[in-house]
Amino acid sequence: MRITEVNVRKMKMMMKSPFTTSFGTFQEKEFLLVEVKDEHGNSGWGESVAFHSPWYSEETVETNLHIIRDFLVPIVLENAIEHPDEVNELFSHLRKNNMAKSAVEGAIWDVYAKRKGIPLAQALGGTAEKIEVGISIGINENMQELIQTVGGFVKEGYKRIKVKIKPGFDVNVMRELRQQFPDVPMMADANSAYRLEDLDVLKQLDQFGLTMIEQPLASDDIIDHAKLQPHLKTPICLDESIHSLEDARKAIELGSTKIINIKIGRVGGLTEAKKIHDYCLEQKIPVWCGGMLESGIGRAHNVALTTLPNFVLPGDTAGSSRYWDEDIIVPEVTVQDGYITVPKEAGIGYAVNPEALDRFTIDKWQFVK
Ligand code: OSB
Ligand code: MG
Repeated sequence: MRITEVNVRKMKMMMKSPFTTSFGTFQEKEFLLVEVKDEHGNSGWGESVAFHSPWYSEETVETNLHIIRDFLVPIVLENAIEHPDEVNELFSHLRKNNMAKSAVEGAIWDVYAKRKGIPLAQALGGTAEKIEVGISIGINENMQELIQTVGGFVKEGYKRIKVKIKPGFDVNVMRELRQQFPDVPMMADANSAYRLEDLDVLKQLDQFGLTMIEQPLASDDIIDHAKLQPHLKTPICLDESIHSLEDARKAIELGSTKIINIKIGRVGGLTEAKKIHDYCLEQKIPVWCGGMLESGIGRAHNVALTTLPNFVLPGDTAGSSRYWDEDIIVPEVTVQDGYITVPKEAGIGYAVNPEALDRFTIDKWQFVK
């Protein structure tokens, strides 16, 4: 396969409602899309999950644009690619910048599956026909509103509720939610807001029977998480700390994590995500697919990855309508009784809506061989 053309778009979409984490609030989503075309005119799509500002990771929309344009595009235009697993290798002499790499690699996975005439899920080795989904709910200091929001999503059928927490918005909130929803699988995501000194607060969360606590300590830590876990009944799940198979191996060996949140962008693409999945399966560490408030394109990639067998816990890939008044794909991703049905069409299995795509595009670049 030859990639003969790469199109990059900078997008801006308004989210239906603001999303708040321990870092801050945002409602406007800026991100990059990558389209690759092969020598037969097939096109494949990928999404960069880097945000406008570096609060979740050091990557941003602008750093991704730089890395994609100046380093990754020349590599994919210059090299014949037989299988998308080769892309990870072709990019391996460039350090980090995982979200940029993943956006390009994802587009190549899509075009590869389309050439083969098979769904992306099948190209990855996935077999599930529908996937279980949960939902991630941002911080809302108005408890009555938060209870209403959670209640609405429970009614819609989401299989587990994740709530963002931060110091001062934790034990009381989880107590209240547990009282209101005694039987709903629930978890908390701290986005690195605590330190080991907060052990007393974190221990108090044990009483609520959470399925896990996600990334309680520093975003680059695996040592203190290993010290913390023996003091908690609640399993720790790492998100921000895991960027590769090697990170996963070290964290598991140390006992820093009992569950891993796999985000395709954070680990540098589908090939690395698959490797982490396979290793965790061997190690009996359950995984689930995290979300980055993606548009339909990134969401479709998440759906495909989640069909692999060790994705045994509901992920954060909710339906398009949870985020957007109008998504850029047709059909949109929909959730029924807490499940997304995996598309059977070739590639990512959702078509890009060209009219919506153009309406949300604020800049674009074309690269040809
Ligand atoms: O920590 O999982 C996270 C959103 C943006 C950045 C980081 C995270 C999240 C979410 C929401 O929790 C996931 C989603 O709904 O896409
Ligand atoms: Mg998280």
